[in-house]
Amino acid sequence: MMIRSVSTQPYDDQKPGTSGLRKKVPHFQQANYVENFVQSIFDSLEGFEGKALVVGGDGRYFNREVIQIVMKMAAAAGFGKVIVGQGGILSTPAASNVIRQSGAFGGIILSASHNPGGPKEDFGIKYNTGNGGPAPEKVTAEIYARTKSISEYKIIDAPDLDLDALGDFDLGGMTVSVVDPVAAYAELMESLFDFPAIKAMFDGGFTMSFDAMHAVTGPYATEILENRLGAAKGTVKNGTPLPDFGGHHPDPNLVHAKELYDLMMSADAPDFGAASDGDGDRNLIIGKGIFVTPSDSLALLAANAHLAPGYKGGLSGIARSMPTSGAADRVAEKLGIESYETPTGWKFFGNLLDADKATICGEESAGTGSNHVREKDGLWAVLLWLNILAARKEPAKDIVAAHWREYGRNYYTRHDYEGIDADAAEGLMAHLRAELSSLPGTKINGLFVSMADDFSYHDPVDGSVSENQGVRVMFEDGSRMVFRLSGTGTAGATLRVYLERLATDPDKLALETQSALADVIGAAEDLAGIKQRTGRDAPDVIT
Ligand code: VG1
Ligand code: CO
Repeated sequence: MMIRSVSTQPYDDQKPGTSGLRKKVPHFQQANYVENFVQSIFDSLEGFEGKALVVGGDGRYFNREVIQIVMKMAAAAGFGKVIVGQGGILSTPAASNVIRQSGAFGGIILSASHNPGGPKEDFGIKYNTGNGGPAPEKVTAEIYARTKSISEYKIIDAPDLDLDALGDFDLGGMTVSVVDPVAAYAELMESLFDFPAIKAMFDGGFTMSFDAMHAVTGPYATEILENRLGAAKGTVKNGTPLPDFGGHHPDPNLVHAKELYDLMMSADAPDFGAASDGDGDRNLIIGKGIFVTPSDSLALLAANAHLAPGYKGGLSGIARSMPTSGAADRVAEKLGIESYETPTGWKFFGNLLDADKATICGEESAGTGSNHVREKDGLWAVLLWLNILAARKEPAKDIVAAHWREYGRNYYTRHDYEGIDADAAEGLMAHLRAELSSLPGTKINGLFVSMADDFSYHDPVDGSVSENQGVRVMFEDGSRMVFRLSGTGTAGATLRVYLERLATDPDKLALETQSALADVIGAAEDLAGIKQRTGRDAPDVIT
């Protein structure tokens, strides 16, 4: 085998964000940009010689090229094996599963998730550790440090490998196993959920629409929903992964999955609607006539998880990211189990899952998952919903209404201001931070502030501390607003404003969300001066 050492210069912008390194494709196509980052990952790891590395991505533009580079660099670095999904495809949760089941040292997942794909759009590289989860901050910090001093990378000279044929191949003395990306994942789902009951429900005429958004979940959803569970052909829409996602944003929210939303609100809606994102780790749940917020979905799934065989023994705890609504907390309280509040990003759930402190985790951004893998899992959430619907034999809308009557309803919305000027965004956050200590006791837009801080997380397992994870302002009536900047965008800055109010009065459970939150929304504008600082009159995306 011919290992070539190539000298290189560091780039100063390879800091991983909420979920890996994300940039525009042309940015990644700069000389050695990919190689520098991959070598920096390898340089910050120890003890992988002879072991396996899992590699796969969501099929977006540039996926195949980068996989060839990663494989040749893994061979040069001394990995014994690379396990890669056929066609270079592995959804994020499926990659997590392959890492865990194969006992691999770790994995490299190529995705920019819900961001658009194509020659001018987004790409991303993320490292996952041997537990199958995104590298914790300690590891990403080491990778970043390495990117700033790198002077050389190693790669073997070899022709590109065919990623479309299944089987074991030799690449410069290292084995490359090209595996079916769907099979092991589908087996895992079958082991967790009551497939016969769900199948009986479909056989009995239950209808569903699943929008795979031309992204990675298509083959998984087709195999599981249509082939194994007997859902009607055509249940899965946009099921063929495309390198540019058909020109759309593969982001399952009310803006980008509007067609599904409109269908579900119409007179001929099927019984249940769902969608997933670019890399298959997010989910959107829409029952006939009702959109279920991801925060509510987390609470509902936790409250009903015991109806699925994989969770019949109950949950050890529930974890949610800080901006996610408190709906799940009250479920935990009722179940008599712990609840945890972590910073945004799935990497913070890994320790809680590994230590069995939490069984189910979720984020307001349409991510839910459990201890079956170490990533959020879109299709898993959809299947747990189907299992619950099959067991309770009630429409989703009634299940949600009953949940609100029992626990109260957390009205919740997120307002995103995308692509704003980075300095203006930093200025807005700095201004908020400077105000924090003087806020308690004051009144904003008619609401009394009870507490205000910049969230910091103390990991109960490894004792690490993560600071500056979002500004929170709590009001005396129990409502709340949170401000943070996105760590996944690739152009300018994105301001996320999260707004929430708990209603327990049975007469106030059916209000329209934006009006139920109008005064909290007004308070956010009053305090942060969003219009004046960003020049924007309204959010780009409301979820
Ligand atoms: C967003 C979401 C966060 C999620 C992350 C990765 O991060 O808010 O909850 O974990 O995306 O999801 P940010 O920093 O932009 O708010 V995905 O589906 O991109 O892997
Ligand atoms: Co995703």
